Amino acid sequence: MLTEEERGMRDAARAFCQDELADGIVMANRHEKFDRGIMKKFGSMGLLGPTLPAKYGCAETNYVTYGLIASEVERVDSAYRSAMSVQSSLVMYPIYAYGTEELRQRYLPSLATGEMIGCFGLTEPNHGSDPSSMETRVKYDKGTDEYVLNGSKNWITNSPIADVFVIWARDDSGRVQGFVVDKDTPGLTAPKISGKFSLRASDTGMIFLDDVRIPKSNHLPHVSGLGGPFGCLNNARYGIAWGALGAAEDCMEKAKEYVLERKQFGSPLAANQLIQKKLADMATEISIGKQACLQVGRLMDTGDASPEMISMIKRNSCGKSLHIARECRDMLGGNGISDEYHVIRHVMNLEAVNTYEGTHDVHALILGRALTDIPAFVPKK
Ligand code: TGC
Ligand code: FAD
Repeated sequence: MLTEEERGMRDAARAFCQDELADGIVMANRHEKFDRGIMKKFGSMGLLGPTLPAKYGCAETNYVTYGLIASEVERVDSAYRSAMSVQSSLVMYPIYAYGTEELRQRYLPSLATGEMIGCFGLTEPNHGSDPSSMETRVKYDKGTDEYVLNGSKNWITNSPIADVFVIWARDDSGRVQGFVVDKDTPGLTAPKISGKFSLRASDTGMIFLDDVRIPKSNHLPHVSGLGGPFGCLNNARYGIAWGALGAAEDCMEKAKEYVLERKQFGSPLAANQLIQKKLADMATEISIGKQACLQVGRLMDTGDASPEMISMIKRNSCGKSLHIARECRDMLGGNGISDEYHVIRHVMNLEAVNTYEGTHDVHALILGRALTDIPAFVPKK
């Protein structure tokens, strides 16, 4: 069902991920290390902002190809897909879609090569699922022609190593606005969050903004309101839907190999009907999940996908992949909890993947609203 070009990009991404990323992941995960060089490798393979125009140094692929790439990267580790998709969908996309031509020229080429790393600050310590209650504020200083940002952001992928920060803040009229902030701007700090038991191979941090002054030209002028950040999330959630299934596929392949080798009660575990049923269920969910991603990808490519379709596949892929990963972990018995067998790492990662970019239940509520026309986010008082 893929074109020759799509298959070519998928195969190139798979070879790159297996040759360049797979060997180091156990130690990177064990020691919570993200190597910046990985972003440059992504850049050299054309994997950063792949759907954006070639004139900014991007590969200009379609959305199906973007999904196939996400799946191949996440087959190695969700942390690497996270770093890549934040850069592509949450940093490069808003600069491209909402920024001036000058901002595009200033940032996109270096983000495309991975020389620069970006992050996206929406979530706050007190507001995760409900960004409409955002406390971060922006004021325009007429005297200096600058914007002044104050507030804090929490759980931000790449923030401790980022050169470019896309920050969402509320203005005096209550509208949410987007800004691009350079890392050395006085008043900006981005400490790392340590002790994560998920996505350990990607850096996650906070962002503190204390009277951060930025030139007027760093405002994203072509959007205002929550539709700005949510528009970026549509792309990122779409990539996650494909990506999570890549992790599930890796778990299934590893579990299948294991049960074919491992003997108990005188036979391979794979000869056991219960084990075969588990494999059959996994293969079914992965195949159906991929078909749904492919269909939504084709609709993204014609501009016909709705946010609810993306919620449906993000929720389905993450929930099903987490379930599959846990089943595979169980099939490996005691070895299943060792990082050398990889599956436990995917289980831990998928816990976060199921939570970020809208939790499993928040996407249920988005779908529930679409089905009933009744928003159920706020409990009845
Ligand atoms: P609501 O009234 O629904 O909408 C407010 C405005 O936004 C527009 N809008 C959208 N536009 C484009 N795409 C979408 N998907 C949109 N959803 C809403 C809407 O039309 C409206 O526009 P306007 O012009 O009328 O103002 O807003 P609400 O507050 O009722 O929303 C509720 C809810 C739950 C849907 C929303 O708050 C939500 O999605 N919450 C989840 C938060 C979330 O996903 N955060 C993600 C943070 S980023 C992240 O996790 C990155 S991890 C990356 C990684 O490492 O890979
Ligand atoms: P909460 O919103 O407090 O939710 C807690 C629980 O309550 C969840 O189970 C949720 O489903 C449930 N809940 C919430 N509201 C309702 C409701 N109305 N009805 C029923 N149940 C409800 N954010 C960014 O902006 N940028 C990033 O780069 C980024 N990267 C991240 C990386 C990692 C590793 C993680 C873990 C998070 C990241 N996030 C990022 C934040 C992420 O988007 C939020 O964690 C997520 O949106 C959930 O918000 P919360 O953690 O505040 O949970």
